[in-house]
Amino acid sequence: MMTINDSKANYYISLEDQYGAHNYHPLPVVLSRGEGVYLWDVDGKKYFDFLSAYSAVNQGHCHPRIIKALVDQASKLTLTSRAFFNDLLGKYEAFMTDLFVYDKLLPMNTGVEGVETAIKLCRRWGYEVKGIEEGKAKIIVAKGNFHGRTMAAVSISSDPDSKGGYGPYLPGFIEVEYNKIEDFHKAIQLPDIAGVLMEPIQGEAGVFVPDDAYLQEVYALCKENNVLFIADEVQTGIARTGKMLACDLLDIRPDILILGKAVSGGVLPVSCVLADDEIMMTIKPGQHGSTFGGNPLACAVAMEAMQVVLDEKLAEKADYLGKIFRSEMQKLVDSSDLVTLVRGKGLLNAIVINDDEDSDTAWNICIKLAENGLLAKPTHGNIIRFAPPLVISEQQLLECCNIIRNTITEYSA
Ligand code: IF1
Repeated sequence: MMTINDSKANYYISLEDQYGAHNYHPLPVVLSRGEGVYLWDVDGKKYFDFLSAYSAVNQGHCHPRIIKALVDQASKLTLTSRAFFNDLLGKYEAFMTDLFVYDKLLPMNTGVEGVETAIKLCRRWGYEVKGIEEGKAKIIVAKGNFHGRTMAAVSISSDPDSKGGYGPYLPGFIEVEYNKIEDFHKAIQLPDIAGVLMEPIQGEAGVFVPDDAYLQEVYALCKENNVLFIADEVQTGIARTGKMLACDLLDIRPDILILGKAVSGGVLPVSCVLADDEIMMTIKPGQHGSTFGGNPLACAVAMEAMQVVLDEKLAEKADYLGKIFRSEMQKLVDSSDLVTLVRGKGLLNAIVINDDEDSDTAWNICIKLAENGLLAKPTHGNIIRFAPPLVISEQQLLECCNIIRNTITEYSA
């Protein structure tokens, strides 16, 4: 039974320990293969994946259509840089702007580069369109956010782990308490506000879902005050929460939309920013870019990955299965002293463990879950996030609810 710590796994773990930077503390599982909702470790043990690489693998591991697009394109052309045109970027841009209904797309690679791009665009719009005095533009951000690891992203972080020791930090941001509208009312009255950057659901904060009315009012106040609403949907986007975008759940249309992760089905780092001309055209040739952004391999993969989301109706699936998952977990909340709360939207959910925020109970439960064949990761404050690939079947999901229930019951005993 106890295979997650055997010698083969230990060999790979010790290699990373010796030769890799120690900037992570993974669960002691060494994976070597994935297919759909399943992962296999180096000893052949099979697991349900309930992390989906932080929602990058919404389409399931190694989706055959996406891998075919990858392989077909890889043998034709992978990278040209933006010094030249390529025959896929325009098609990809047309596809994505048509799907999300924006004038234009700016292609990048990682999610945090999308965030950086959005911040630059917002500042440029603030100066050139809104008329803010050069160097004074401010962006409102929410406490508890996670936007990535660059200096701009850690500058706006309130997590001492991601932020601490990296100063000096980037100025030009105003922090508000998330889901506290009075706080936001005050902030938006301040001078020189160009934009508001928020996640529609805070992932890292423990799948914290704000009240619908909060973001709707934030959005309305942005419109009233000529301020851009920037949605970081890197984690919540691409069908994860039961709609293509979490903002669709609230009927709000971000002025700047940041996407990443599942845009490529987890196959390559592909991120992008979508906006209308008034915003996007403020950046001129040479003023922003990336060697790999918009490369033909990424474009081919992303178009197929997005088409899979549409063809397999993954948003509808996430909505339907999410309701089942939360109702199954609610039964656990009602019957177990260890689990106090389940929350989430679609298939982005979390349970809150009834113990000290700093205890290792959630971690220990995740170790037990792994032994029982399900991979999940604890997040801040003794919370376990559950986010399986959206291709999971109802029967598989119910099987996983059983694993979670049995593991928690065993652990309580
Ligand atoms: C790590 C968390 C998830 C994101 C949002 C931008 C980015 C992310 C809303 C940056 C990235 C990741 C990165 C990963 C852990 C992870 C995470 F737990 F830290 F918060 F998903 F929940 N905006 N999220 O969630 O995207 O540059 O990484 O492509 O180890 O840092 P990236």
